[in-house]
Amino acid sequence: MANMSSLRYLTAGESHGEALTAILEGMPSGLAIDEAYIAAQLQRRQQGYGRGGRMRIEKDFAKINSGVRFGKTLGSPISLRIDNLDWKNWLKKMSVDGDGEGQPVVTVPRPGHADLPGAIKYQHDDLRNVLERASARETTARVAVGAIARKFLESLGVSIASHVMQIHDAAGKFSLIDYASGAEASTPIPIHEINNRADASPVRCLDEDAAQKMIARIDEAKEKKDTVGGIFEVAAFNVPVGLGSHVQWDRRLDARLSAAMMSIQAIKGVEVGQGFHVAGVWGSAAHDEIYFDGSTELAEVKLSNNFDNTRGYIRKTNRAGGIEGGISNGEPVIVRVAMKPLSTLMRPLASVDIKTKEAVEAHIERSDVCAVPAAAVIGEAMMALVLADAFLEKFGGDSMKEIEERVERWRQG
Ligand code: EPS
Repeated sequence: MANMSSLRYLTAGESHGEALTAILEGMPSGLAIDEAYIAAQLQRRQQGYGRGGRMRIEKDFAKINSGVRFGKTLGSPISLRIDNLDWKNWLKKMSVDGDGEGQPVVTVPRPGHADLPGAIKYQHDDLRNVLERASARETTARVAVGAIARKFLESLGVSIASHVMQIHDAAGKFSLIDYASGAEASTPIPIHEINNRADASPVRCLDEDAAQKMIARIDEAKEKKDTVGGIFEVAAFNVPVGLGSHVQWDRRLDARLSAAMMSIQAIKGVEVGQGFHVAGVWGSAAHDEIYFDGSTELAEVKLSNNFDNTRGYIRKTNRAGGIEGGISNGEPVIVRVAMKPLSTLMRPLASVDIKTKEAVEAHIERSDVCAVPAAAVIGEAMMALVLADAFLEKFGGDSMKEIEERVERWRQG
């Protein structure tokens, strides 16, 4: 979002077109990266109870076409290509040339989808010209570039994790906001275990009872030909104090993270830390009190884990989600994101044919019943891209060696 981003990326590609493409520019030289690392992240995005038939067709793999040599980034733009395996079934419908003669046209927009406003804006008679790009298939490309950002952050000691808090009305008990200080020993689940456990759950939920309820809700939705949304949390650990800035609106880290999360298809709400909750409590219960006492238990835990990102200032809570005044404060950075139920319903809602203006039922397109677990993985990728950009903005550097030294010096204080 910052106008002069240090890290830039673009994605291209239609859902049933030949391939997705992404270009990432601004990654320093010397970062070790390979296709297998990116593939592992893409694979995580393909999981989740409630996905439709498409995920059985695709086996997402990003081919690195440029910017990497002998397993290390060159500092030049990194371009990636992900083939859509489903394309072979869409050759005629998605042909680049010809006039489309005889091909079916989609004329009934789905309420909640980009179909109608997109068709009016771009003056399309065929809604497929909109829906192909509006599709969340595009997030595959984001997760691929996000994987490179994630690898960059890993080499600077930062890890990112996510889990699903709620699907429909089934909510889990667990929140990463309980993680003050980012120290392993002060947390209910060790940080390095969060993603392992979430990845092992069909709904990315860390609370087994809630997971069962979530699965039941997804089954119910499928049965009723309906869809469900939910809430997920994404957190970054070992983030040093000082990323982002209070001095201008578009440099604020919380604003950049919110925009990134909101840009994920079907996202309708974002909160940083306890966000909406603190709007309804006293100020005395909304903030994270500051202590400075090297002898407290918390300080000892933090130091023993090399997590002293806060220069010795201690918080017992992390309601702010690690960001104050648009600047990271050294606590885990935490956002919660709300996803609406997917807008393709097998029992369609009322709509209007854009050609005849007749009242008809909305278009049915093969789709998912629930994609909240996948959205959480996409949220991790977006968090990685925003934080990598903020690191580069603060520390600069054209090579990993340069930036690693600068970050290390900053962390030491
Ligand atoms: C999507 C519809 C479905 C989803 C798709 C997003 O695809 P299709 O129309 O091919 O059945 O599976 O998600 C993906 C393909 C993906 O990779 O996540 C939509 O309309 O947004």
